[in-house]
Amino acid sequence: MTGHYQDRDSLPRMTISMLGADKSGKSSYILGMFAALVRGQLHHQYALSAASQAVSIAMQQELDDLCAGNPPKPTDEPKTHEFTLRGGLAGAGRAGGVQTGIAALDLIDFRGGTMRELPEGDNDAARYFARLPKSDSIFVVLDSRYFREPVTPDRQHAVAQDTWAYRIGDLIGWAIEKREEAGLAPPSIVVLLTKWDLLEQWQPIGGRGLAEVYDDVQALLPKVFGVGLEQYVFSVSIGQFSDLDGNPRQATINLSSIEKPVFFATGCFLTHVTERLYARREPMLADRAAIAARLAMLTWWPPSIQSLLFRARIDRRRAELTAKDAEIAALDLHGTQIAEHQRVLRSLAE
Ligand SMILES: Nc1nc2c(ncn2[C@@H]2O[C@H](COP(=O)(O)OP(=O)(O)OP(=O)(O)O)[C@@H](O)[C@H]2O)c(=O)[nH]1
Ligand SMILES: [Mg+2]
Repeated sequence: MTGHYQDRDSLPRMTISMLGADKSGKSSYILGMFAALVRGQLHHQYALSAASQAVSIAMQQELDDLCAGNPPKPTDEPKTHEFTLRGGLAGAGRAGGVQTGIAALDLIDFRGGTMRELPEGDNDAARYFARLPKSDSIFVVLDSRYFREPVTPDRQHAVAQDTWAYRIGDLIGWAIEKREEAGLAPPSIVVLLTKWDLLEQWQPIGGRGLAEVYDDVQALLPKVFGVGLEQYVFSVSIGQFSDLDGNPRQATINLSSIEKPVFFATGCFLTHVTERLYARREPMLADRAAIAARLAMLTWWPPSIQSLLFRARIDRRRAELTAKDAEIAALDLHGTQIAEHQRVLRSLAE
């Protein structure tokens, strides 16, 4: 809808949940993502804004603290970060040359430990379990340090224990099942290999890249790669904010591939938004056909009778038809734009 201002509440709402062990880098990733996308980029036309200035200022402060050597405090209270993703499609053509809000993003950050606690009453675990099946995308957060060496069969159980991989797989299966019961598509699954700089610096055996680690992740979390699921594995780093043993240290922010996971997840989400938009098209076409049929019954009469008896009714039907056509055209344009964003976002994630 060209030129039409859409506030956050009118945008499609996308929920992302993070699943990862304690200290795996969940909160740091969110901070890095905020830094990358709030700044905006020249090579792509997408940017993020926080839903409130208070949040924006608090996150900026946390970023400054991180650079000064004070990493985010362990997450205690579950936090929902509310962002809006905006984007522009370059070029001419029906979908080009416009910038619009694309999605309202709710990013849910929990203390890692929550996912191993029993839900009771309104405790964190209960809230966590309530949110998880509402997630359009699940970000699985794995600390890259565990993959410096191959995950051989004799290491596999220990690595699964440290990364909580089996619990994560279990929760993903559960969330998919709950969504299916509610008639919802499965979530897209994004695997974040965080602190990738710590893997790259690890030279004793050297030579491990994303392709090797990908195989390890597949062996640890086969559920993520289940048939019919959309998934992607990303290596990310926000800067050398801890040493090889994991002790925090002062560093400069150095973002690597930070926004790609969000682009991928949004691309997957927009595929479903497009489907929902086109589902709305059918009833609109039926309405249009009904109006056209009523008009045809009136214009069947000879012109003299039409103008004598039905002038006002014919005018009314014609106005209804014009309005319905405009409604369908607006939906089609919106659908074309969303489909184009979907394509661009997915390609930016490659
Ligand atoms: N070298 C390096 N260290 C990182 C990176 N990202 C995070 N860290 C370090 O990892 C530690 C843990 O990060 P957090 O973001 O607090 O982890 P978390 O998963 O939110 O932890 P909980 O909230 O306790 O579950 C911090 O001390 C950071 O300094 C990175 O990209 N590189
Ligand atoms: Mg945290």
